[in-house]
Amino acid sequence: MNNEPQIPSTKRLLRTLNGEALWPPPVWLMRQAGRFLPEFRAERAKADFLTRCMTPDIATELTLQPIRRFGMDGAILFSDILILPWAMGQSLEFVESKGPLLSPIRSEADFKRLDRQRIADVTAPVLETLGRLNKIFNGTDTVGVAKPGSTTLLGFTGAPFTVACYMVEGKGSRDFATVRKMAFSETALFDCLIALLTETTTEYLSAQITAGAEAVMLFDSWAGLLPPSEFRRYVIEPTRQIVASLKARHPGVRIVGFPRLGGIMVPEYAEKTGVDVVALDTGTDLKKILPLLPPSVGVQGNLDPIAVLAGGEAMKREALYVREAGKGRAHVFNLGHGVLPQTPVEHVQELIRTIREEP
Ligand code: 1CP
Repeated sequence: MNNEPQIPSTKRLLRTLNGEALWPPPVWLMRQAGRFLPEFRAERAKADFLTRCMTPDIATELTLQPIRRFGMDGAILFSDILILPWAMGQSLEFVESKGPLLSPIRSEADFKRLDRQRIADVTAPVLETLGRLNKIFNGTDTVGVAKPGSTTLLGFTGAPFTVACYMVEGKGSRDFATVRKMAFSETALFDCLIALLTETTTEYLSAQITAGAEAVMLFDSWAGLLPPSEFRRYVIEPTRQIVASLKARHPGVRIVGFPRLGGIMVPEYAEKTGVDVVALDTGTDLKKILPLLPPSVGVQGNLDPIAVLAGGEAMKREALYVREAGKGRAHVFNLGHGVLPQTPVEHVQELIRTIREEP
């Protein structure tokens, strides 16, 4: 494969994903390209969300914005987990203050209308964006931000269960009761949906890696809504299959999995899925969970985004707790969930400084 990450790499994030314990840890933030940045809000006025995701000039610029300002170790592609269902023909709109709205998949007829043959064509601009970003971060393009060879480019998708949540519910929800009921009472249909998502997610992530993503992340934001039996069936098993197929096709590739709210199931997830790094949510005590994870698995996380919103001493104290807890392990410093839109830019600046410079 052409875009295999080089090992050993000079990139601190990639080195950590490869299992090295670095001090201080590399840092990037979930939702670092977002509304908390004034330059993002300016760009936002020009085009709707899907257009921004699908226009390589814009998506490249939005991915670069946080890197220019803060020089994070990782740049996450500007895109969304709902691009995949949209690429299969499900309608998708992002409505101001309501979030995403999709035409819900509730029956076999709805399911059969999904067309995986469209994915490659529809997502071609996303792959183009990744190719451009790879050139920028590896110093072969002149629009260089940071030092060439220092920023790791991350591709991503949602994990099958979380994407299914939005596909079936048709919108965001606090408890996704419709989809969880479907899993119990229309298991055959739900299994088909998860199987389709497992295959298409694998294909799409593989295409992202070939296009230039140096590592990939699977967001399973709603994994923790499931009871243990279904967590194994709809979170661990599909993730295991995706990881196994990706590693077979791209032997050096590194994969981060985020089983949000997974609680006591997280060690089993880390052991069985084959992910290189497990991303932890805010509620997980990093110090307590580390001894329960296989030593070969790294961790990412997990500062409370509210602490960054608050800033000051509270942010510093919490950030240093997380940094210290990960000492001696392959640890990627990050938040436990995305940066909140109201977060002052100076707090993020101060956070990055704290992680990199505080003794
Ligand atoms: O400008 C806007 O108002 C659009 C807001 C926005 C943005 C900036 C959405 C809509 N998605 C994104 C980008 C995005 N989404 C990224 C890009 C890179 C970055 O992190 O900087 C990523 C990785 C995502 C992933 C994503 N989308 C997740 C998983 C992570 C998480 O937050 O749990 C989920 C659940 C989504 C769905 C989604 N997309 C957008 C919104 C508002 C939501 C959440 C809807 C809900 O409340 O359930």
